[in-house]
Amino acid sequence: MKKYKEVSIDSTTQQMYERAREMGIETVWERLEKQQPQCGYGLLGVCCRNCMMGPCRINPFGGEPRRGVCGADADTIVARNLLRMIAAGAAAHSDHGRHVALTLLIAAEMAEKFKKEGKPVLELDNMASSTLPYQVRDVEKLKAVAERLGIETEGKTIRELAKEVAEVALHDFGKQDEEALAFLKAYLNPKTYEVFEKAAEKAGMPWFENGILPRGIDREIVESLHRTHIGTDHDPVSILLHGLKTSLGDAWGGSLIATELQDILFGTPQVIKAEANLGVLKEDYVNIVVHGHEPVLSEKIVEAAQDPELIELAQKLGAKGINVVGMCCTGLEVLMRHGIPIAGNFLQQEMAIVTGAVEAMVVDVQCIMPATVDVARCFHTKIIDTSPLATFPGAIHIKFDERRADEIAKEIVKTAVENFPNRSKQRVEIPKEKMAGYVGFSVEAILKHFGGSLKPLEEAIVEGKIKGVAGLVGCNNPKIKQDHNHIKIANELMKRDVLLIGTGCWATAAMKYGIFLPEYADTENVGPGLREFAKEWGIPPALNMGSCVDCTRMLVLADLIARDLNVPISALPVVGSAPEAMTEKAVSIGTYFVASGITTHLGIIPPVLGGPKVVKILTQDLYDIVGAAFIVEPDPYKAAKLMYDHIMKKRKELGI
Ligand code: NFS
Repeated sequence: MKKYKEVSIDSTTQQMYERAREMGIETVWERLEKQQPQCGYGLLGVCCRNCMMGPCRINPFGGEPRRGVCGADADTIVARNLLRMIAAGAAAHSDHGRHVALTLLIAAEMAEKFKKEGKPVLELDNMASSTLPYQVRDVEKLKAVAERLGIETEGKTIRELAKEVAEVALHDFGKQDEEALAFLKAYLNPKTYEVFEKAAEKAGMPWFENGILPRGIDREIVESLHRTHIGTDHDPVSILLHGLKTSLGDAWGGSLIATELQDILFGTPQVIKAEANLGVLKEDYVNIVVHGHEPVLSEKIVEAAQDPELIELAQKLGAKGINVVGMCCTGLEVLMRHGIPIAGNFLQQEMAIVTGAVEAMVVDVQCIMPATVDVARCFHTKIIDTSPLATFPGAIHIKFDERRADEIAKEIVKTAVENFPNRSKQRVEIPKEKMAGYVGFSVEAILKHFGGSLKPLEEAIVEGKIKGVAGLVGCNNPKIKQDHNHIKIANELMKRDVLLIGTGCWATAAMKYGIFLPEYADTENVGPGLREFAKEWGIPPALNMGSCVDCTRMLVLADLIARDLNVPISALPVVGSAPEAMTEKAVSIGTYFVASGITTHLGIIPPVLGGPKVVKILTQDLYDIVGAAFIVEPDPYKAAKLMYDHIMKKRKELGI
């Protein structure tokens, strides 16, 4: 028998996990064990803590109590809890989007101010001045987004356009009229728009004005909290309809704004080769891990690490240089745009520290375990928190301010560099494994690759060479052996000639196993049709589309195909999956995929089973309301088969 349990199919994680055990360091897996048995009421979603008459819980076996103190039954409680999860997920993505929009606005306003102070006008009008903390790196994209939004571009400076785009984005957060979001209207094809408009009526709730079209990003999130307050909304149907609406405010609002405006500020990803896994940490270098979600910070850290003075300081202190690597979604942001190596996905954050080779882990927001601080205490690693809204007890706080971005980024990198002499060489163990792969498949990069249109892909689908497309997303969850479901589902789908697109921790998992190499198409895990297509176009059988907010890239891609075929998204042979879902954000993503018409699989059972009506709505009734629903299946082989069957059903309906 093995001495330690197998927590991952990734040998680097397993190696570091065993090292942690040997050293007596507690990690996520021990903490999960200590939580056993986890609360059955919580797992089923039948526990309500929304008021102080409670907490209440419903007997899941049908006996008493059947109702909470206020009279809410299991379905009401389950639906309310789910809506709160969706709202929290949408809030996280959307607040990120707001931050990016504010950064673009601040940069444009600073350009205006500098111009008035007599600094070089041309550079500032083009927002290309090095005096600005943030510039417009992709002018083409700025113009394209402005045009989509109906902003007149003729005769305007880049600075003026940037400001206007930022203002339209910010307006979508707080507007109070009943109209759909400006970004949604600018991006969504009319057929899917119509589905959103009619969804509530189809569900028998015509009083939902404009169906499930989101009106204001913040408004839908606030309304979620309002509806779920004691004594407000009790019908699982209306609660869930509002969940769809809130998630659509995330998809076609908050997350979309994050992706599009990040592309404007930092450049739209283009295909580039890079590396993944813990082996990207370097023994002789100052290692800085950027972890979290917002490239507004990580972009600046990457830049500051190239500062000759800081490199010189690192060398003076005995290092060969400075090595910045990514973790989780902010890692994917700098991977996609600059080819910065990514050290790992969610379950590798503690493992990176256990190597003993990390001088600083620089964190912003979301998916960062507070436990990183405890693990770091066993080594010399400094955890540096940077976001005013995420403070980690025991960490160093160097809070970020966009207006002084360069100065603060340098201070952070300097703190890391100065920590290098504290590293204990005897305590360093970096796993060797790393893997190369091609990344950077933004919608723009995909279009460019196919010669300007999606025709080649659409033809391959119509011919049947490719059966359909699957979008894989999100998370690791220690309840599942790390990456196991990600890779199994990917392989099972590719074997059946399904082209994969994906983001988030799935994408990092796929990269670690070589799936983003064109050569992967030659393996037995890829069917003959997909192999032929991948080879013909020189692409891997799976495309990395970025971080979790970049799930919107997948939606925009699906939307373009739907436009070309003149159908709503729900008619396409397209499916989604979150094989190892964990976050509330993943719940929002799953919901907006389904609401947008993409039937989506979850590999972790969400806390809904205690509400039979809720389960029926989510897995069946939604087909009649939005043309898609959830598939819940923990077994990856069965899940892939169900997803494939759905694709084949859609093909049949389309007559292809
Ligand atoms: Ni998205 Fe999952 Fe977190 Fe990124 Fe990873 S856990 S929902 S993939 S890092 S957000």
